[in-house]
Amino acid sequence: MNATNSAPTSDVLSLAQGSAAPVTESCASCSVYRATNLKKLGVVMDSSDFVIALAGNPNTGKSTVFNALTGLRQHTGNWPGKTVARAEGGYAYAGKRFKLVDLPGTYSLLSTSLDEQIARDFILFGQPDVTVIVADATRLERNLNLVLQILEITDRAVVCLNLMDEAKRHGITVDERQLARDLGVPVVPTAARYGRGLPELLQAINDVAAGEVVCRPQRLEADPAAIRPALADLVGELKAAFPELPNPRWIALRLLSGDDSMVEALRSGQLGTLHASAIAEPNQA
Ligand SMILES: Nc1nc2c(ncn2[C@@H]2O[C@H](COP(=O)(O)OP(=O)(O)OP(=O)(O)O)[C@@H](O)[C@H]2O)c(=O)[nH]1
Ligand SMILES: [Mg+2]
Repeated sequence: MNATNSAPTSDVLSLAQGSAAPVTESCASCSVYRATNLKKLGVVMDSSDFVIALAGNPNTGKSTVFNALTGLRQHTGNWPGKTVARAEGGYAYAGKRFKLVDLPGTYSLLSTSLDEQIARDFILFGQPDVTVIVADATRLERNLNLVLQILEITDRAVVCLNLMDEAKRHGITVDERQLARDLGVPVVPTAARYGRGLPELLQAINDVAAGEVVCRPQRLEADPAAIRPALADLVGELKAAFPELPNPRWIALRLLSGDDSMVEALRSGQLGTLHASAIAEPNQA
């Protein structure tokens, strides 16, 4: 956190007001708002009960998990308005229909790369019922960076601790129960290539989606005193300018950190108008 590198609050407000779409009655938690955002992010809810995002570092087995869960019930295309490939599929479990969206592999959600923006926007605005974070058990420390970033945005997540066969081969053991306690979300060890752990993963996704397991994710400790007043001001201004914005605190923290992509999203109106027309309809192959 670099409080000295912050965008002046008044600038942010003027950016927000300059680009703000008409304020509607919607709010971030409304299902209509969420369904509208999901549509603009390329997901049509149709008859699905739950939307599940698959996130993770590159090459951790996301697509292997995706293929194993959805089988042939999937289609590919591009992210709306982007040339980045996306895959979406469905499966049924415990009498419910789940829509699964494979996000681009990323090491972080904080840089300006298109992949990271797509993953960040989907989790932030699409508000998936569960975000499954596929982590490589052989490189857990590096993978936990993204896990912790995602847990700052959403409190509905499951960690899929994949490549457990490789970890075992290298003599690496992971205390997944302790990890689950430390992270505050379920952790399911898997070897997706061999189908191992996938029944448990399906159960954990279902439990979180249905609210049978309530996550208490590990978050940053109290905000540093030096930025507390600026953060409170900015959150208030964001809420006033964009009442429908999910997680304004997280967005305010990004702005205070000097996140150019977030400033640009505000300036271009992308943040404020995700509920309107900034994102084109899905472009499916
Ligand atoms: N040994 C082992 N290999 C796996 C496992 N899961 C996936 N793989 C392999 O890891 C490689 C990468 O898997 P993908 O599913 O393409 O990974 P990804 O996360 O979708 O990769 P990107 O989309 O490029 O980020 C493939 O060769 C998979 O067969 C596993 O549990 N064990
Ligand atoms: Mg993939």
